[in-house]
Amino acid sequence: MFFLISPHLQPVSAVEIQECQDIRSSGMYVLTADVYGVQYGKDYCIGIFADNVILDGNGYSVEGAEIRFRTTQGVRIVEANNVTIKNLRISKYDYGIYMRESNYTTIINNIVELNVITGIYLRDSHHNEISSNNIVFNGGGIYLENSHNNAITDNTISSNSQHGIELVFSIKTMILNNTVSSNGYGILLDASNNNTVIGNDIESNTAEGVYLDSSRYNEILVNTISSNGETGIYLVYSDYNTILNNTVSLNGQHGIELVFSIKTMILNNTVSSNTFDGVYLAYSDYGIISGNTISSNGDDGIELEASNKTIIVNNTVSLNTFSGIYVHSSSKYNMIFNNVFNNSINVVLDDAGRNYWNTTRIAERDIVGGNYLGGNYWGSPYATGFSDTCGDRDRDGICDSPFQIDENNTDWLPLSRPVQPPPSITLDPGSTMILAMITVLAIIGVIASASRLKKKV
Ligand SMILES: [Ca+2]
Ligand SMILES: [Ca+2]
Repeated sequence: MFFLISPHLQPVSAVEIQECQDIRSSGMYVLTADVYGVQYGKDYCIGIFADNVILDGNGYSVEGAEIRFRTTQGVRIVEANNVTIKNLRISKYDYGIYMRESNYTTIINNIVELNVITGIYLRDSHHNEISSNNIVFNGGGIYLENSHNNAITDNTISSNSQHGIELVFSIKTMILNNTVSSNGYGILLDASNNNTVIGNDIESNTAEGVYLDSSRYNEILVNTISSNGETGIYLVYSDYNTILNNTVSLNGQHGIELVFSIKTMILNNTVSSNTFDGVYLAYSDYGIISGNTISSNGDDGIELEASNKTIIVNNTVSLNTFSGIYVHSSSKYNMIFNNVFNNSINVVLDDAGRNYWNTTRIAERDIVGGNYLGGNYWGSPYATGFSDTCGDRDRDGICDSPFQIDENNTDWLPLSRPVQPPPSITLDPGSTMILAMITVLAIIGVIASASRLKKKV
């Protein structure tokens, strides 16, 4: 590499830093003492205004004093690219690290604590990495505004009084393998699209674990989201998001809550022991809720309020305190089949519209191991449910009689206990289910059009 043989740059000779100062040329800078306060006449301690700078705290601190008349910053990085900040403790400023219009920076292995507004703040900064930092007891932990393609990985972000991580107008952020605990909000996305939240422990935050407002096309994958004070995952005015393979438990309100949010995919999550509902949809259409285990929640397993055309398939919904599924406020054209319901009360309808509780009878393995897809398995904890006790004279795994819930809602093909060992065929449940969904969506579309036509008459 060119700079290694350049006589003008000696990578081994680091500049020692013992007081607050500006860095205006490339190179390596190492703290050899704790430094305090801000520069004379300025509102920050260390300013970085050059590319290719390494600032190694070497275990020392940059510490703000009791400066109350300015908005102070421990490290200020402006219009500088390819900067590394490492091994530094930054505390007691308004902003620990403040970055603006800077790209390809690495912030690694620092302690960022006790900063009043935000631990690490990025604005208009892209392709940066914030990794393996301990970010604690700040106002907010990490805040990104209008900053894209950044990675936030392997940090401990705890005990910040507002958010752990907040994105505003920021896209394509990778939030990976962080511990986000005991903050106000855990992770907050505001008007931020195409971000990925994966593999994080999001626990014991006082408000929501993950909160999306006006944010689209985000993926929330394989997180543990538990013991938060309010809802585990909350979406409002947020469309086209995917919630996959998370464990969502012991949260103080709902497990997963959607309000005015359409086309959400809620797949393969374990949602248990939340105070209210496992999955609660209000005014949220076209969701897909599939492959989830929804159990032991304090109110309903699934609640649909004024929510239409949701597909609810392949879920196991058991031992929820009030009901398995509660459908009300004109929720209609929802498609609910091939689920196991095993609750004292499986279904409650209150002013529900017409919903569909079975697909057409298809020769594919059903959720309880029978040979035909049809409706749902209506069990009960004491094996006295409709499906537990129904007759099945032709032994096809479908009860002899339909399960009528009300005049608009009947499962015409309720599943019965499988009566024979199923043949050892290889299933591709994904493609089967997608085929079934497409069939069902087509049916719903036809019916919905038909009903609109009728209303016009
Ligand atoms: Ca409820
Ligand atoms: Ca039958």
